Amino acid sequence: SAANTFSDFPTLDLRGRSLGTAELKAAMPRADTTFDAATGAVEEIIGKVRADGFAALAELARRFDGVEQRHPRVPAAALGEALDQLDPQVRAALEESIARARRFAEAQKPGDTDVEISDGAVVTHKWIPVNRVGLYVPGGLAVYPSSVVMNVVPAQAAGVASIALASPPQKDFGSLPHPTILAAAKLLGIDEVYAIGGAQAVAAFAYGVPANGHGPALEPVDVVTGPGNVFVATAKRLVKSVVGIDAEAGTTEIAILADETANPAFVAADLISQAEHDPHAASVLVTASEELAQAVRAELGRQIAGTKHAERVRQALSGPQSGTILVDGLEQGIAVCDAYAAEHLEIQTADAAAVAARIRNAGAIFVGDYSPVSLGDYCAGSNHVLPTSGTATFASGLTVTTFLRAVQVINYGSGALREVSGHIDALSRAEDLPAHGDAVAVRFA
Ligand code: HSO
Ligand code: ZN
Repeated sequence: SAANTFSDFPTLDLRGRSLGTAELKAAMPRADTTFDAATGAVEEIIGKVRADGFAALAELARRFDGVEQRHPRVPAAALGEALDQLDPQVRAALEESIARARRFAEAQKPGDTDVEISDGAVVTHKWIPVNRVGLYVPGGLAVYPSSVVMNVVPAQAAGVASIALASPPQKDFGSLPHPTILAAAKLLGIDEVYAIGGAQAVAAFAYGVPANGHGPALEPVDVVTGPGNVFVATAKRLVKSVVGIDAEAGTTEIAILADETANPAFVAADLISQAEHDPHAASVLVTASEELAQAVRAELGRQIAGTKHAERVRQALSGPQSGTILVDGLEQGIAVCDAYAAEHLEIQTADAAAVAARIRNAGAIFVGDYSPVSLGDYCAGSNHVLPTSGTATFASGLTVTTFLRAVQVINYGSGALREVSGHIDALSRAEDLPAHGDAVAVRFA
């Protein structure tokens, strides 16, 4: 009924305005994220972990997690027990999620490129997995075993030999990480798991921790991935000259490009589904249809009343980062979506596949009425770790290549080198680096 209409869902009317990319971006709703506030505290944590190793981790576990800890390594038996006690329906769902993600990840593996540039001159582009990955998994309110799947599966498909996982110790679970996280790790064949939280886990992964009297060393990793709060994101930013990191994931976002053919109940449900993550989550509807926008607000009112996290959803949907953007038509709608560069973009229009094919900027594109974001969150086969905050203009979600390096292998024979020796000499003189040319000449003297 009209009385239930969710009128707090803001509207931005861009109709009749032709804005350039910068103007469009500025006009668009988006929460601004600043990391500066956490930097001092996180630098201190990283410094402590580097200086005092497991003793520092024990002190931080006492301070932040309220637990006593001699060594954070989770015993193998605890992983097995957690899997034994996992709800069988959840286990079956995780197994399906893993199988689908694995099929897609395996198929992504790029082949090496071998090019014979001239006779006896071979250049190869060779993909090599990183040796070791550290995955951070948040604890507390957001316990996401699905994110364990999404991070581990592409790393395994890439051929990463060593994968470690860290998640905060939970007072209520015997000072171990949440049992669902342990069960998901076990299901994926991960046995190196640590009860370490937040920024200190990122520091431990980046720099390693020497053994103490209670357990082995934590060897440093080459890449740290996984979601987390502002402290985790800041820690990743601070260690990224030492290790690789995945995209710095911000609060989740959904944009939906819809026309008058869209089903308002589906649109509203999908906006709510991502708003459920966080009061700062962004849910944006882009449409030229005022009727649809009105119908979606009515549906939001109806559906929010019956949803479990109604308060969080209401906050997210009424925040400045969410709302309807009214556009002149499909052309402007596509331009707006490209400028916004959503983490998740749904296309609910006539001929959705054709519209989707024209989108340039989005972390993931969900085509048509039966590809909601929650499918991608859990069970599509695609990855749910995706670029947020407009970084989809240059970044990709997690894939197999996140865990690979492209190494260039150069193999020339004598004749092949001689063929270009003059050119090397000329360029080395042009750059006033004659020893470069000499290094070739010496071979033919
Ligand atoms: N939509 C989130 C991922 C997620 N959803 C995990 C449910 N669990 C960010 O892409
Ligand atoms: Zn989600």
